[in-house]
Amino acid sequence: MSEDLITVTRPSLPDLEKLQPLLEEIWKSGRLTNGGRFHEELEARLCDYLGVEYLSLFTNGTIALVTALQAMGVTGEVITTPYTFAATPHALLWNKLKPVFVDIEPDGFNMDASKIEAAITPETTAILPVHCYGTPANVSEIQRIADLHGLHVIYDAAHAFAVRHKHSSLLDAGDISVLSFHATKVFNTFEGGALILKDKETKQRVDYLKNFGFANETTVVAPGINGKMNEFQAALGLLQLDKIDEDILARRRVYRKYQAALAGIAGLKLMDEPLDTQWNYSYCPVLVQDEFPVSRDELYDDFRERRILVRRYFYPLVSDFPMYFDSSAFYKCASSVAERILCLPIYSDLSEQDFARIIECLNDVVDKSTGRYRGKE
Ligand code: T4K
Repeated sequence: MSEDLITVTRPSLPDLEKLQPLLEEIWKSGRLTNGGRFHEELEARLCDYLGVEYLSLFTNGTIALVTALQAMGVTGEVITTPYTFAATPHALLWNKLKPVFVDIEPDGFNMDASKIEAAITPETTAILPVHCYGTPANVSEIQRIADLHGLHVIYDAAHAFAVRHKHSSLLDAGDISVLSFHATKVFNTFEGGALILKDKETKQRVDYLKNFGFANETTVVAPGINGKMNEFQAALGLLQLDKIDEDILARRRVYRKYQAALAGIAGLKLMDEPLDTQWNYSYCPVLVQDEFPVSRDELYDDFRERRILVRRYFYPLVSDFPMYFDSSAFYKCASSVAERILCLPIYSDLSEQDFARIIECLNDVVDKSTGRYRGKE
């Protein structure tokens, strides 16, 4: 019998006994969406948990990002990173904005702030950095540049739920931060997302924008969209929130086991935990270096043959997608990382057995290359 599939991530199970009464309450109230009681409660509890003042829930992170750009009135060109998920630049195209990519840091995964100023033109109105894998972008330097040039900063914080940096929420950086609550994220509502906002007026505007622009029954103040989170999603969020600290701690235990196990394998470099940061252990990114006996893609295939679905987040670079490709541009650091990255499975209930299967695969690859392998071919 073939072994169970191990996926790169898996949603943590909420207390299902608590779900039934919540569902009954939703049905009894008759309000399934459009700002019901669970929506309001989740907004309040998330503000409290994340340590932010204003938050607006969304049906997913991508619509939240599209709406954030609308809310800030961003036009023309936006400086962003090529090392991200498709949603980041796609949100720009959906707003008829031009992404201008700058490379990532030589020793990291986030936008290289020292490259931003050279990319600014008279058309630039905003910077859209990503806190890749939940590791903080260089927020102080990005803000300094933005202030100097009068630019908006919208953070794609899809990976950065609950991350704190230098003792405050990372989500406080910039004008707006965008969260994703997709099934694959540390905190999920099946699909979902949120915007973290700086003031009451922007929160009000965003709330109108996600509800077609309705300010009341007869007044439409902007060409809004339908970005509302429904009551079922919100109820799931409340259940997830009850155990989020436990989930993050469990992820941390898994990450630290990887640190110990990978320390003995030459040619595999697990990302260091970010400094001065209370991180969320959302991803487990490893760089497969030249000393490793096989290439990243061979290792990826080996894992897949053993039903372990590791992922190459983020390969290919979004700047190589046909709608963004520019043959005159080359992002040296991002390209090098995209060729070497492999994200290993991490989730709160990754079992000892499954962890052992993952490490066994790595050890077997090394042993095969040194002729020490004694397992089944
Ligand atoms: N910005 C950034 C930087 C992002 O990374 C994302 C999303 C966004 C913006 C947009 O946020 P949302 O609009 O999604 O809220 C996945 C996710 O779909 C996507 O949310 C995420 N980033 C991206 C990094 O990963 P795929 O194409 O890799 O998904 P998929 O279906 O291949 O799933 C990956 C693995 O996760 C599967 O092998 C199994 C596991 N999985 C997946 C699903 C859907 C589960 O265990 N349960 C599930 O329900 O994009």
